[in-house]
Amino acid sequence: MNETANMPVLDIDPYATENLLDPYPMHERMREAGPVVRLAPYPTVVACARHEQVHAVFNDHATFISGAGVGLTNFNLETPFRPKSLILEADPPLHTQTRAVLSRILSPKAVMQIRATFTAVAEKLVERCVEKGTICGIHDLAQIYPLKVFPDAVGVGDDGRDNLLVYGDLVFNSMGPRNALLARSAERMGPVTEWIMSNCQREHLRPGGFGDQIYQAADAGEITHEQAPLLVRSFLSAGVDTTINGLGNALFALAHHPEQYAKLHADASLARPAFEEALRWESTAQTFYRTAVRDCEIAGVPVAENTKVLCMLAAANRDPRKWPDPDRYDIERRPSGHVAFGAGIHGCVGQAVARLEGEVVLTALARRVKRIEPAGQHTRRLNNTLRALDTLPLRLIPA
Ligand code: OVV
Repeated sequence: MNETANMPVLDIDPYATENLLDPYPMHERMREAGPVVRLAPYPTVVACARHEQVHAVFNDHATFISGAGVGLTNFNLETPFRPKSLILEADPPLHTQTRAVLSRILSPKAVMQIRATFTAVAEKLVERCVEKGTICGIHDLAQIYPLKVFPDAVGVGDDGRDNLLVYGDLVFNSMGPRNALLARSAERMGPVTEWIMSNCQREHLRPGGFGDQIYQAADAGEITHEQAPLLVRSFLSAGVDTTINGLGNALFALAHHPEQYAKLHADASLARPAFEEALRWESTAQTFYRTAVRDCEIAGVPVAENTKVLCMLAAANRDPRKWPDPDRYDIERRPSGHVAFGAGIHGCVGQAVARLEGEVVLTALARRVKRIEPAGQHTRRLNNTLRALDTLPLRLIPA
């Protein structure tokens, strides 16, 4: 192991195919090398893989900013691939204003109001899956569900919703390097950007939905009318591919841990903690970056101004310094403090909706299905940021 300025330098590329397929050996090497490490292929980056440092970086938003992008690209040096998100890629005071609006639209009260509908759709969909018997956990369940309930709640029309999958794939690939994955998802964009921006316009959003409520906030003067479509875009960027893969990974975890599924089947009230533990065990968003605005320190190690800081959420969520037996998927663990939704002022503003989706789908399964078994080899969908499955063959044995 090499060392420069107190920092171990690892010859690791987090975006190499083998690491995207199986990131866990890499996570361990990074955590064990030190609290902050360098990666030989990315000399402008320092990386944190331990829980303590990831948490500390996220909680010091004044030093580690988001406005220069939360991917590998430093927006101070390169132009972003799309107009910057007004919440994800923003800092206070702008972030404070936009966050207040989204946070109210996605408040506990709003989540209570969508709960009955989200539950009914989950029950119907699970029923259809049980009738099929053998399903693809991704195409027949994890993908269909968020693609129905969330755009419905935002108030987007039914046509062309598959565009949201293409867009999500690009947004999350764009946070990595300019590799083949990014090139391939950019090639698929074609008319997709146009569809996304058009569906962010007020006249295409159902009155009263989450999207329309953003325009109402503009009417009230909390944000400008120019900002409104970009904030609707945040719903469409962050609200679909994330929950699809959160659900997909939870199904994967349960199918591969029959003793955990048995506990869930015996007590459906474990649905919410089972989903939460799946987020810890296999974090949907594996990584986010920050940018140091000044010379500073992480764990006493000097970090220079304008350095990109790679926060390995998925590695922090299996840090043995934080979690006993971290590689074990245990639905009774109650993993509070996991960073799958981030932490600090940028912590996922939609997390209550994501949890609702996980809870109601797993509750419907727990009640209706006695056992979930793998029914063939799963395949992964590689993405620079997301832990994603392409296919997940499952056999559902009815209760
Ligand atoms: C958390 C997240 C992911 C992707 C996109 C956005 C947010 C956004 O605000 O556009």
